[in-house]
Amino acid sequence: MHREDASPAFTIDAYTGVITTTQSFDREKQREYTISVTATDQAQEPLISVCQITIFVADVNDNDPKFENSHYQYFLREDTPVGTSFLRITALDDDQGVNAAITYSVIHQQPEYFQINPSTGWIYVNYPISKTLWKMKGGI
Ligand SMILES: [Ca+2]
Ligand SMILES: [Ca+2]
Repeated sequence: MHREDASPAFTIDAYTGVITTTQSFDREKQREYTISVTATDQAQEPLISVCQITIFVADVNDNDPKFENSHYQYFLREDTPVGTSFLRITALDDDQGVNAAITYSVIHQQPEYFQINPSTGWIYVNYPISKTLWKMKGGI
């Protein structure tokens, strides 16, 4: 009963059959383990049976979402209509299920010139942009 690499992740008590872990687990490194267990009788000419056990590692939320880029730059025409989506940002999370589901939001701005679609990451114009305001704010 060995993993593919050298050190076994589990041991088994030869008499009780209790399987014990020998290490901590990280789902993002290895999601499942398959081990084979044999049962051998103690006859002079022993007979053997084999069973296979698959262990799935359940996820823990131990990864932050990460943006593909930490900085984006975009030149927007001052007459861009309200409602125009112009830039999509993406963050990825190595976890699984709800631990990896991402919601986007724009941090405080007054007025709210831009909004982001919470599920798609598309940023759109939410408030008319005048040349003056654009100069004042200098971007997102
Ligand atoms: Ca996560
Ligand atoms: Ca995880």
